[in-house]
Amino acid sequence: MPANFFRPKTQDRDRVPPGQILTEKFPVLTYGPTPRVHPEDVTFEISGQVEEAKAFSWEALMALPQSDLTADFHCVTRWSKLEVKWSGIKVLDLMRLIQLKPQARAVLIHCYGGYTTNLALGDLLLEQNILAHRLFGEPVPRDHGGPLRLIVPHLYAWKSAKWIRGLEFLDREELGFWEVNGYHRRGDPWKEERFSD
Ligand SMILES: Nc1nc2c(c(=O)[nH]1)N[C@H]1C(S)=C(S)[C@@H](COP(=O)(O)O)O[C@H]1N2
Ligand SMILES: [Mo]
Repeated sequence: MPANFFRPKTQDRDRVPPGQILTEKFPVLTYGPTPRVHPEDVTFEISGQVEEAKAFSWEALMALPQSDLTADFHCVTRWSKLEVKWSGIKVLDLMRLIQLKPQARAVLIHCYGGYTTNLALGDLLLEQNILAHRLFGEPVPRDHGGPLRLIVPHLYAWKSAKWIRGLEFLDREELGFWEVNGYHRRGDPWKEERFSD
């Protein structure tokens, strides 16, 4: 096993999904260049199958209720990090301001730099999911997706899109970047949904 990685201790075993090893560091995993996004340039857009498309400035996002989340983070490349502390805006608090059309079924998440990932509506609209702008009490570092990233802790971390710029609601599933490239459409770490069949 590479240095800095270790098997879960007995007390942590039931919280680490199968096939994962732990690290106390927080590795950076990015495909391609790291976008440079200034908070004042953020316009977070909600579009597609919604009654009215909306765009939120950084200021508007910061004026929404703010919440904390402590969650374990599981990368499909087999490392997990326990107890990562995020703060930001709960997806459900943001979605209170949006009326979905009845035919909305899925969402495609768009990022600065062009990365995308897809979620079923039921995997997006969960209490714990958060648009995070703080990591361990500091602004999210650029490498880790700052100024704003999505955290969807119950799925593999490629769904936790960094440098997010918007949510596009769809009437049927459309696959994102890794999902088109052979990764699983859903990515539940407890079922080891790593690759598509
Ligand atoms: N925009 C964007 N988001 C992304 C990625 C990426 O390449 N681009 N990588 C994903 C993958 S595979 C993982 S494991 C996590 C890694 O987050 P971290 O770099 O903060 O550890 O971000 C996910 N979100
Ligand atoms: Mo990953």
